[in-house]
Amino acid sequence: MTRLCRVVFVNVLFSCLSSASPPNFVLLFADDLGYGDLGCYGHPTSLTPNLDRLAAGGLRFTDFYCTSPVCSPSRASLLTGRYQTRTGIYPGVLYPGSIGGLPLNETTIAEVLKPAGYATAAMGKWHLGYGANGTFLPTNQGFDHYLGIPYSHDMGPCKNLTCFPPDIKCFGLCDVGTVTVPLMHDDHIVQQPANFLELEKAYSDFATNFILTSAQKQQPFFLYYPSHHTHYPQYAGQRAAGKNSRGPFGDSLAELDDTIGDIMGALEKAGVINNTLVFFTADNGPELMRMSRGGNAGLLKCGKGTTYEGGMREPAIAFWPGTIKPGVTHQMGSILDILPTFASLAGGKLPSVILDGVDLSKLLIHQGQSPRETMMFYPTDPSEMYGLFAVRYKEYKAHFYTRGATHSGTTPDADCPVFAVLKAHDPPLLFDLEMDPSENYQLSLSGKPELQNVLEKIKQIKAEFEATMVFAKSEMSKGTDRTLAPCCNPQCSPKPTCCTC
Ligand code: CSN
Ligand code: MG
Repeated sequence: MTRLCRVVFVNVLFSCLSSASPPNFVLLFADDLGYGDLGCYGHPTSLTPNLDRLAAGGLRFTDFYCTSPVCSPSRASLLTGRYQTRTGIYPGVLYPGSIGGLPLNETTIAEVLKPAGYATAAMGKWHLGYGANGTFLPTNQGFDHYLGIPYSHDMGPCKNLTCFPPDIKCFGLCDVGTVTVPLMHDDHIVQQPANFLELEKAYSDFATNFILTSAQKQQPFFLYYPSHHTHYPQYAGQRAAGKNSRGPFGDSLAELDDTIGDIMGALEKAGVINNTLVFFTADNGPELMRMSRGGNAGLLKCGKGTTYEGGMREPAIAFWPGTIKPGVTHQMGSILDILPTFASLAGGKLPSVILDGVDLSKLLIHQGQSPRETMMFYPTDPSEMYGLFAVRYKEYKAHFYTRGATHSGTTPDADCPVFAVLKAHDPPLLFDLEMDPSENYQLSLSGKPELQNVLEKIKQIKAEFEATMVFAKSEMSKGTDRTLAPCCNPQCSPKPTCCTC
């Protein structure tokens, strides 16, 4: 509907038919994946043939950002187009017994697309709340169907998480005091503990069925796949394990890549590949504390938990054969922009709230300038007292506060681990990310009026943004109630160990 019919001889029929149907969307969201983790972003040993194919045939971003160096806040921003401070998904992340969750009055991408006639489905790691009786599950946020684990898979004792071959134990104990992680279908628990070695096959089947069914009905669709991969503890089923030289992280990534290959296969089989925008990115930087078993931020500084580039700049690929030209863009984009971009392409209505995202459809289809010139960096625990930790404006980034993080421990850079305590910077630390993406060389302002102007401009952007930012009540501050954690056998005792089905 939004694409013009090209009146070109043999193309007339095809173009007008395709223009009559809005595009399908497949949104792929990796977990704790670093800027340097994919082969197409320079990793020497990762095996990701399907992601590499998307990158080669699509538009690959070098400057794409999530909104938080941890999980739940980024997911809230992705699905609502709003900074997490507006939705209350801060500080930190949600847990199995969390009382709060993404407020139901927030409008998700699925809720924007449904009134435009879309079928919607989510599979994988939700992490936007469970709540009393599953109040916050995807099926209450615009998704017709859901298959997955509603939070991180380390939020439970690591049962059924043995890697293939089955005698190799995955690292770590995870959260032993919590219920084992459930596999949910819509709002029902179908397996507890979830069987990780067969999980990915279930996802591929679910996605394939959803794509084929929607295509058969000629209904446009939105598939959201936030993967558990490549979050700790890394695991992989038989199909992906042990086939590359990168160890457990490589296996986890390979399994994600296999599922993406299955999804692409289903799009082809359904005959909708040329009318589908596939978008891939990730929620936060690599968990460097896992050492060689964690992800890699490539040439970026630090990782998960920090507001350095490694914590929040992510791989991102937009793939839409025949509509998006293959290439690489250095224009800025963010997970905030997915909602307005999809809405624009689908002819959907934007929610009447303050949106932080911008429509990237012109950038995707016609290249040129991104409407995004700024990116705001909130820490894992945003507060009105401290406000933004950093602001990027064009190629410049100013750090007002810096702090290391447990999640970014173990690297040789002393700024990354938790021992690097909160530091205020006045004047802020200024970097040119185009000349120095690694944030190694602080720009000196003395005798440089043009840089002083840049800093003034950034301070003004920050002040204007913060003046209009109204912090929503923190959903995390509502606390946790262990009895809310999902249990397939609700009346059983003793909990949590009896929650096994
Ligand atoms: S996250 O990872 O959910 O991908 O951000 O699994 O910040 O305390 C983060 N945390 C458990 C996690 C705890 C996670 C935290
Ligand atoms: Mg994460």
